[in-house]
Amino acid sequence: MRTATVTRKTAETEISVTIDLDGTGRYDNQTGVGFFDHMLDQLARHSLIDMEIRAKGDLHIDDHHTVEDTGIALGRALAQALGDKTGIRRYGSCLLPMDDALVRAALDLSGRPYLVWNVDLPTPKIGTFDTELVREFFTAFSTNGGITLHVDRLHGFNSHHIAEAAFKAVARALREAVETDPRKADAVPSTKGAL
Ligand SMILES: [Mn+2]
Repeated sequence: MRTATVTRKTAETEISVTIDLDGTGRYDNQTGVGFFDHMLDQLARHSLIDMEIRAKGDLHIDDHHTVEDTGIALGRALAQALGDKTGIRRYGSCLLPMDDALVRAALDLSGRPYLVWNVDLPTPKIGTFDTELVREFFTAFSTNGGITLHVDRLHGFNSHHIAEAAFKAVARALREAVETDPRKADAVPSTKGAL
């Protein structure tokens, strides 16, 4: 079973994440940050990774610690669920339109964290959500998941659409990368023999 549960408690947040890579995209995400829950739901729904997330953070300060620490816990859960990565496709990419927004995501489950982020969000807020936290989330997620992740905004002027397209594009790319390759299901996809 490619599943994992990760819990993480600090003075700032208490997070629990449960995922199933071979799920159907079921989600139940409650972080106390409405827009972020909406994005996490997209991530689950379009990656087909089942996801249950609970976060209790210091929202009286702002949403930063909660969003970042959820990214850390989710990244760790992904790495744990992937195990030694036998049989995975490893790479995934997606070009995803959402109305005015067009976002490209390409990723490698390489074990080498690297984020290239070219996603300008034109407004500082989406509702009450600080748009700069989208990048914070993907930094934490790629670092702790061992993911090389490139995300580029090619078009778009509406911050909600651009952010949502970014989450959906990463989700679609993840779906491809974590899937088992039936032509090589018994081997780790690297000439080094390990990832
Ligand atoms: Mn939306």
